[in-house]
Amino acid sequence: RASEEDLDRGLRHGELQVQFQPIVDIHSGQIAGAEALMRWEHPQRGVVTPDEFVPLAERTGLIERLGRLAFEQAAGQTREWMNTLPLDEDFFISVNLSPSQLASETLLNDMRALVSENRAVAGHLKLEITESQVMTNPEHSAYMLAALKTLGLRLALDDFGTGHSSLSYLHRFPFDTIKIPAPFVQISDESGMSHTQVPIMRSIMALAAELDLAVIAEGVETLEEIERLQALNCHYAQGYAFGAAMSGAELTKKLQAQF
Ligand code: G
Ligand code: G
Ligand code: MN
Ligand code: NA
Repeated sequence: RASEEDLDRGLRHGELQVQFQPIVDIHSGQIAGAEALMRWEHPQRGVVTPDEFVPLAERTGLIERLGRLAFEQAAGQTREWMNTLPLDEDFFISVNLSPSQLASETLLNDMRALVSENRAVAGHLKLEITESQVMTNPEHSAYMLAALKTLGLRLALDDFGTGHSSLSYLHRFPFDTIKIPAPFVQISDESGMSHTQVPIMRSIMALAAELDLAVIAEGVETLEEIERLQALNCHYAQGYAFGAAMSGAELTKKLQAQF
């Protein structure tokens, strides 16, 4: 397994890079944004995924450096895309926050500095925070989220419906987007919940409309799923149907092909 020394070296030697998974406007089929997903190209072990190194980073206190790196890389790529392509004002790149980042006051100082270094693209950057992270300490989350919003960042609630008491709290948090996890989205015979998915999705869409939230469906893999999401008037979709995480250069080519 990777160690703290390993991760520290990886961070110093540029082994960690974000990739970008496209997020598509489900009605136009155009790429509307992307999620930045960190990958660690380990010299001996090959690609290490965030499921392994994010918990390691949290345990060892390296998470703040990792978080700044992810944001800096995403902001740099966003600046390049905004400067070279005729993207619209709504184009966004999202960056994930881990549980300990939201809990720590350091996040606000880091984000204040990062936003002032990336003023021109701050409005195109969106922080993704899971519902269970937010609900761990709703009062503190409300304070942190309001401060992040004031910096001009956009906010997405990730894994909607998997935490607790989301409905009673949702209006208290300044999210502009909710992300629906794959189990509510994917059509599979084994899941045994296919007949409950449509009513659940319909309620989520109604709630999102009331609260003026954009909805991103995750884990979209098939044409059948795309068609069902279109019928539900879902705004955005992300998943292997449109592409897995790819390098910035690869996503540049896909974006260029749209114009
Ligand atoms: O595609 P993937 O295996 O990358 O994503 C696995 C998980 O890792 C996802 O839940 C994603 O939110 C998380 N993740 C990906 N990149 C980052 C990152 O830069 N920071 C944090 N905190 N989590 C990330
Ligand atoms: O941030 P989040 O926890 O939502 O991370 C998304 C995870 O789901 C990542 O590990 C990503 O690689 C993965 N993923 C993205 N698209 C698909 C998909 O279409 N199908 C499946 N099974 N996984 C996906
Ligand atoms: Mn995410
Ligand atoms: Na998710």
